Amino acid sequence: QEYTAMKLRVMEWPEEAKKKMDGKIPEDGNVHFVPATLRPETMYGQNSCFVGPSLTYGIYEVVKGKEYYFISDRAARNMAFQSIFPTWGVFPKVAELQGSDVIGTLVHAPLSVHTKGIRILPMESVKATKGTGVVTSVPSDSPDDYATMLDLTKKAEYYKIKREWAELDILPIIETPSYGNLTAKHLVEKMKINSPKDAKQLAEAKDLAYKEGYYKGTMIHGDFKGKSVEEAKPLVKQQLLDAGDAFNYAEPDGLVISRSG
Ligand code: ZZB
Repeated sequence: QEYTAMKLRVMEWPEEAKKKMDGKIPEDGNVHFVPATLRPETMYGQNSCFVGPSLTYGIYEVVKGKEYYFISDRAARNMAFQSIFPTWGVFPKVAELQGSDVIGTLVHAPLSVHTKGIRILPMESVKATKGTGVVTSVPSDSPDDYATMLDLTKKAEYYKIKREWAELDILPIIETPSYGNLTAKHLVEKMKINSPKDAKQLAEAKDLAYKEGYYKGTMIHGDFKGKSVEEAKPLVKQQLLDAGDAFNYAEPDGLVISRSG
């Protein structure tokens, strides 16, 4: 899998995270949450970013004293063999945190219409063994994200979040013939998906959303408005790469993953 790894710069940490990072990162150092996505053309609609609350993450130093990535240990190890860190095979870890420590962190998400920042929120179904363990949320086009956002707003107290963190506007980005311009909402409602735990149905909805979006979708937002998704996808990706807001991250194949954990 070839992912686009996005760089979401931290603007403000919650107290719990500050305690665990005390003295480990210089004042002027930038930490980025780095979600891996297959849908760069949807980045305009990022309205939060998910971590697995019970997963373990590291903050890794990419540019000495200056730039740091918040990712899973597994992703850091993979990145070390893709020339993402300065020294081949070396991935310096400066801090270790639980997903639950960083809930509420305010980050700046490149291209997102929510320019004042979006929040790091919990998603139970984030897989430690995929991507970077960080998932940027686009509830207009990802059924998993839409179902999770609904659950978070309904049970804000249980999840220990402020309800307004999960209630940012959902931006229509892609128009499709079968599902309108909010594909995820349409599918979640049509398939009567009631919870982010409906894994089987969500997998089906994701498959349908991918196909409809990619083969039949038209961009209705951003610089490539009017173009098909198929055309726009590599163009948006290139813009992000050129701006230094993203980089390529390849997932090793299944065999490698199962060997390295
Ligand atoms: C933004 C986005 C917008 C995504 C969308 C999808 C969609 P796949 O196809 O199974 O490889 N993802 C990435 N890492 C993880 C993880 N560790 N655990 C759970 N989900 C993860 O899935 C790739 C997509 O799954 C990625 O692309 C990411 O969400 C999520 F409109 O990024 B995506 C129809 C899907 N639409």
